[in-house]
Amino acid sequence: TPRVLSGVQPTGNLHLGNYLGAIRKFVPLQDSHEALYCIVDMHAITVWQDPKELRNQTVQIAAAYLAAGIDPAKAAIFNQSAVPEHAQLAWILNCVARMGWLNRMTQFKDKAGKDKEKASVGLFTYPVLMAADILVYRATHVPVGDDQKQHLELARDIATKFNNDFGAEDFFPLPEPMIQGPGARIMSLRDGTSKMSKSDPSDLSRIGMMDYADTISKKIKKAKTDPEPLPSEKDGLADRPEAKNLVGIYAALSGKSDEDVLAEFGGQGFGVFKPALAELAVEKLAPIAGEMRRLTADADYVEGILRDGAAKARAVAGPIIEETKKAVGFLV
Ligand code: AQP
Repeated sequence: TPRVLSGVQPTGNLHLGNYLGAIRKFVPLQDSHEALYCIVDMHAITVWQDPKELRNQTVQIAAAYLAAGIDPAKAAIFNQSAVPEHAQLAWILNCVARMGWLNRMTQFKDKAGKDKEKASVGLFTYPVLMAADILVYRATHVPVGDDQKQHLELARDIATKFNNDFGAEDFFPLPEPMIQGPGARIMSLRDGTSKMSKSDPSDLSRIGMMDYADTISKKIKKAKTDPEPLPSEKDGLADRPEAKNLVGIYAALSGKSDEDVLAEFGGQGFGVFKPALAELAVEKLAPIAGEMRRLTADADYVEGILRDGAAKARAVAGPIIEETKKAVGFLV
């Protein structure tokens, strides 16, 4: 059976990019695939997290999954650290992956900042843990945003090397990235050339999944644009990253293509387009935010779902980690 695995870090400021690029895509896959969706708390601590905040944020991401329509009766929803098989496989894969491969990861270079000596070792080896997240379930498909493409390629390289090193061709299937489609790369509202991100210091750069309607409207109104009206053809967006991003967001939220959106709004200025986008965003996001608020207020309920999800995930991962240990030559 095809099996999907994906995760989101509980690091705060969950935004529209995380929703359109990842969480929203998880929902239909729970019907066509065996689905495992985790909250990757072990990834989160590769940079400092306040322990109390980490707990709250973990509940918040679980609430976002549920509010978006992930059904715990269909998909396993759990926090990564509750399934120790992730860490066990990560160690083995740390011994398979090569330093040179990790040295080429652009996300480490971005996140480590100027003084790489001060970055945690975990931040460097983060992509190996991500490979373990996927391979510990022999997941075949991984829905993620465009920024995770390089890490997915690395996971495939690690799986290939493991299979070669231990002489078992199909031991780990090579996971297929699912990146295509609208919303794979949502850009900052303040700069159409950098991606919408949790860690951007400007809150105006992102639409938060818990933002109230008036905040969403304000952020869209203040979004950076150019003075030209929207073009009627997609070619006309080529050198207009901010306009392209807003059209893309409208398309992703409405389920239309960029072409359809331009057919409707081509020739109109942002004075017309922005209020229409704000109305659409509020219509689509307010119910999710409301449900997230209701669920985060009932942390016991959410934590119960995470515990059940972890038990389901362990039932899948347990036998695979046993086989892996045997393949490596560990006494089990
Ligand atoms: N701007 C984006 N557009 C589309 N998809 C995105 N994702 C993130 N940003 C965008 C996707 O969301 C999923 C969860 O991301 P994550 O929490 O694991 O970590 P991240 O990629 O580090 O998220 P951020 O928001 O970009 O945080 P910072 O500021 O720390 O860099 C992933 O599938 C990701 O692709």
